[in-house]
Amino acid sequence: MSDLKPADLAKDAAARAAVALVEPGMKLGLGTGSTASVFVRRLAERVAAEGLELRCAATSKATADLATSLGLKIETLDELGWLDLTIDGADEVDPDLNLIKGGGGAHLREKIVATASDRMVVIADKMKVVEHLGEFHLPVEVVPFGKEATKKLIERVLDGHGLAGRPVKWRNGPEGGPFLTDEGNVILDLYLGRIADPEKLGRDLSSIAGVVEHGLFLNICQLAIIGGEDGSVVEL
Ligand code: ABF
Repeated sequence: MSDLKPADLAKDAAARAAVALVEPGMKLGLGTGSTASVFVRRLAERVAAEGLELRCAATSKATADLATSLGLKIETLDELGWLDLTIDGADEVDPDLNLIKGGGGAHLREKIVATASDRMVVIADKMKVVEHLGEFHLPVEVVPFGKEATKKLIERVLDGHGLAGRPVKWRNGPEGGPFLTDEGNVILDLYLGRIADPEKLGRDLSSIAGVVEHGLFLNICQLAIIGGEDGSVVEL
């Protein structure tokens, strides 16, 4: 990893600091995305070097495939039951450690894994740290059945939050068709700008029948490790 670009150096710095939190015998949740992938690579290096005994569950098929290819054994969350620690990336981190996640479309499994862990630690580069959540679009995983009605109900919720008329767009997949999550659902991205009341917005979105899960992670993360392009890290 000697030819890393500055942004990758920041991710690597955060990932290395997170690997240092891993203790022998831990049950570990592995996140999704480019930062979490760097963590998985660094973790695999440590496991190989030290013969560390760990049990791991992944938050996506992509992460499970990566981890397996690097020699890490992946088990299901049900096999592990409960996790000691989950390390994952994020799209935004605010000063209270509230997050927007789901830019990679994996936030449902990410939230299930994070909330089944004693501790959730986010790793990110400095660009992800924001004063207020919402500049990054908010992903909402939606059941395909009746999805246009669900969209209308989501727009009604946004009206009630003073966010009427903000763009709300179905996410496309790499082939141009709808993006499908690991659970076979679709994703609506909400371009909101500042979210004044994330708690209430989260509750209101969750009350809609067709909504599976939104990307607001509130009071879930206990620590954020933020990497700088010079290889430094700060903890929030
Ligand atoms: C996952 O990966 C997602 O919840 C988040 O959307 C994304 C962050 O990706 P990256 O590390 O590539 O910026 O953690």
